[in-house]
Amino acid sequence: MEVEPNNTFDQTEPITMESWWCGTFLGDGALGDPEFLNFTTAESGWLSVAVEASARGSEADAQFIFYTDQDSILVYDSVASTDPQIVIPTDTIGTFNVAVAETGYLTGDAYTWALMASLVKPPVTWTFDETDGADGTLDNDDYTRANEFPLGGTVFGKIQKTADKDWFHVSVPDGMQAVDFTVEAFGSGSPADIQLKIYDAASHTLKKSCYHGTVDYDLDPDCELKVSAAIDYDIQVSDEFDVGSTFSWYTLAIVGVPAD
Ligand SMILES: [Ca+2]
Ligand SMILES: [Ca+2]
Ligand SMILES: [Ca+2]
Ligand SMILES: [Ca+2]
Repeated sequence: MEVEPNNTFDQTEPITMESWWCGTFLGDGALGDPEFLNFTTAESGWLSVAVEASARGSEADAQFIFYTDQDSILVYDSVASTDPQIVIPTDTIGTFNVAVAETGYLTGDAYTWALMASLVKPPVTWTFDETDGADGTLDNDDYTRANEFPLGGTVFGKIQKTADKDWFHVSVPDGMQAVDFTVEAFGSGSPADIQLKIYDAASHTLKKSCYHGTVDYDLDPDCELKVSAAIDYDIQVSDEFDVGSTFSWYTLAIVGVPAD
């Protein structure tokens, strides 16, 4: 249960992982009632931070900023819900901060929230990692430096900076009738809203843009290109709104469909 005042960074309230921490947006001013919380992990791995409000019958439309010394991201919803959640990989143990607020700064007894931070199993699997070095030599920000993508593989990457572009090059051999491109990100708790742009590598013309799945609220691209002969593609992965953070991960699978 929260203990007020937790309204500024200096008043940050430490919470316990692996259990629901409950509070109420109770305030007396125009700025609502911010809740500054933090928690400390004992091991690295995949981390879930979930806030439940509407799911528990609360009138609050909760959002939170998740941040560390290095980076931050605003999270305001999750798949088909206004309750925010992220699931992200962490490679360090340490203290993570969450600042929770009501989206419209609404306060009162009806505006309750519950938050749980927990370690979870990885929600995805992959076969290789993107190469996107910060030194400017190993980055994949341009198609001339595309990462080679083995057909049938799955890459794990991040939109780790503002307006990051990740380029991949795939060779499709003869004997295929289609190629499937499948992203997993937002649907598994990433804050990223991924889009794909698929180019013919020889002519560098755009063959297809892919913004979401088969239903609009599924933000993760899922599309197919028909093929009739061997062809090479260059694929650009980016965030639809060019938001980037070290928390903004995705996987992309590229699979060939053999001809009958
Ligand atoms: Ca409160
Ligand atoms: Ca507060
Ligand atoms: Ca990247
Ligand atoms: Ca990149």
